[in-house]
Amino acid sequence: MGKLRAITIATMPFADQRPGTSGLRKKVEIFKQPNYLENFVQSIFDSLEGFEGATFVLGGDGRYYNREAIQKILKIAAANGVGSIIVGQSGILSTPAVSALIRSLKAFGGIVLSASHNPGGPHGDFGVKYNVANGGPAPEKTTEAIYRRTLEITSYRVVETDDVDIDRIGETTIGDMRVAIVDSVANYQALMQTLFDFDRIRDAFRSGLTLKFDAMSAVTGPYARAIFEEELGARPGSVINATPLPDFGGHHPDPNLVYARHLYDLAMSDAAPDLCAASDGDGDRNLIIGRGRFVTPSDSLAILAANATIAPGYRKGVAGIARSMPTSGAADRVAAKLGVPLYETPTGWKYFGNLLDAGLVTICGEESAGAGSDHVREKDGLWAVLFWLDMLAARKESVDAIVRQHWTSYGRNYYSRHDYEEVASDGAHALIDALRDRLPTHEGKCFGGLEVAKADDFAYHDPVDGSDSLHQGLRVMFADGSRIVYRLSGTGTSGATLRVYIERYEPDPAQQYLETQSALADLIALSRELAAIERYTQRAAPSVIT
Ligand code: G16
Repeated sequence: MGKLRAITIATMPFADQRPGTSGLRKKVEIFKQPNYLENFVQSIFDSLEGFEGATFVLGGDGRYYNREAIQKILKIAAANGVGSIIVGQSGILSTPAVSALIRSLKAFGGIVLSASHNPGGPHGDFGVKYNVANGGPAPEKTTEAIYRRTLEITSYRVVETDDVDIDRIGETTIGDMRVAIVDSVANYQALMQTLFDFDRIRDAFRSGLTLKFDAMSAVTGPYARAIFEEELGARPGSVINATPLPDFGGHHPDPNLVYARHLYDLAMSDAAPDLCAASDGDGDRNLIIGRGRFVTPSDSLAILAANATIAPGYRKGVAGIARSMPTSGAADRVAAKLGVPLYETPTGWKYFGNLLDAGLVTICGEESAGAGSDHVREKDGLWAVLFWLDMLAARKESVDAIVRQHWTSYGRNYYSRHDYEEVASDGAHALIDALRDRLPTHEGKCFGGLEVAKADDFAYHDPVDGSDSLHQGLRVMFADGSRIVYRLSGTGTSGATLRVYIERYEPDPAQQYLETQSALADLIALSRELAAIERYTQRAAPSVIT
C-alpha cells in the first residue's frame, strides 16, 4: 500500500476505561462511541516502551464488532510504528492461540478481542485485552499504566487507508507495517501435538471412544473440527455449534451447568458419549462431563495434575501446582502427595504468569472453568479436553471411574459456587465492606457447630516480583477444613455480581456420594447468614449455582 502518512486526531478521555480481571469489558454500545476503542488502543501503545518495529499478534473470538475493531487497531498500530502484525484469518484467534503465537513468534505482545463467556451481538459485550511477551495477560502494573493513560489522553494516531482483506491468508502492508493474515488454527494445533499422544487418542476413537464437544457458536469451532474430527478421527458430528457467530447464536457462550445444560442432560442420558465437553467464547475455559459424572473444575485440575505424567508433554512430572484462592483445595492434596509446592493466587490468570515463567509451577487452574499449563500463558479449553481424552485413552477407564478413584485416594472436596448476578453495585460493595469489618470478630466463634479457625481478606505476595495484591476475597475458614469465600466478580458489565464459594472436605469414601448442594446445605445457609446477603442484595437465593 505504498507510503502513507499517519494523522493525529484530537480526543477527550473517557473516565471508565479501567481494565478488570481480564482486560476492558463493556457493552458493545459503549465501545462503539466515537474514539472509545481508539483511545484505549492508543493508551496501550502510549504505555509500552521499545516496541517500534516489533511484531504483535491480533485476533478475537469473532463476536460482533471483532472485524471493525481489527481494522481500527491495524491503522492505529501502523501509525504508532509497529513493525508487523500477525492477524488470525477473518480476525479469529482463540485466547490460548494468541498466547501460543506470541510465544512462538517471540512477539512483543498481542491484543485479544473478546469478552470471554459474556454474550455477544450488537447488544452484548465486547472487550480488549493486552497480552505481553510471555504470551500472558498484562500484569497489574501494565494495566494500571494503560488506565492512567486513558485518563489523560488528548489525541490518537491513525493511518488513513482502506481496510485490509482479513479473510484471505497472505501479506500486505499499511504504510511501513507488515500485516500477515495467518491460519487461525495451525500454530496451536502443532503445539497440541507436542503435548499429547495423538496416536493413542486416534486409536481410542477408532476403538469406539465417543465425544460430544460444543463450541457454543464461538471461537473453538474451527480448532475443535480440525483437531478432534479431522486429525484425531472423532466421528463427524462430534463437534457441534462449530461456526463462530457474531452473536453466538443468541446464546451465552459460558460452558457451565446452566448455559450448557443440554450437555449435562446428554451426559446423564442413555445416549451419553464417553466425554461431553465445551469451551467458552474465546476458548480458554472448559467444561468436562463424563457419562453420568460432572467433573468440577477444581477436581479436574487436581485429577490432571495427579495424572500429568500420562501425557508426553508432562512425562517429567510437574514442578508445582497453582490455583486461584477460591478454587477448592483438591489440588493441594495432590501437590502434597507429589511433594511439590502449591501456590494460592488471587483470581485472574495473570497471577500465574510469573510462577510459570520462573518454572515454579507446571499446571494451574481455577474454579471458574480454567485450566492450563506452562505451554502458554492463558488458560486453555481445548488443552483440557485433549488432556482428558489422552487420559481416557491411556487409562482405558471411564471419567466416572477416574473421578471415584481420585476421591478414594485423596478424599473429596464438595464444592459449589453461588452467584448473585447483576445486583445493585452499592449494596454489593456495602456487603463486602461490612463483612470485612466483622471478620476479625468471627475468629474462634462457633456457628451451628462449626468453629471459625481463621477469617481474613486474602492478600497475595508474588514470590517472583515481590508485588503485593490486597483485597482479593474474604475467607472464612473453619476448624474442620470447610471454607466460605466471598468476592465480587471482576468481569461483569452491569451492576455487580457477588460470588460465594462453599467447600467441605470429606475423607470418608462412604460419605463421598451425596448430592453436592445437600452435602453443603449447612454451609450454604451459613454463607447467607454470615454476610446478610438478602439484606444487602435483596436476593433470597443465587441466580446461578455451579
Ligand atoms: C477471567 C480471568 C480468569 C478469572 C475469571 C474470574 O476469566 O481470565 O482468570 O478466573 O475472569 O471472573 P470473575 O472475576 O467474574 O469471577 P475469563 O474467562 O472471563 O477471561
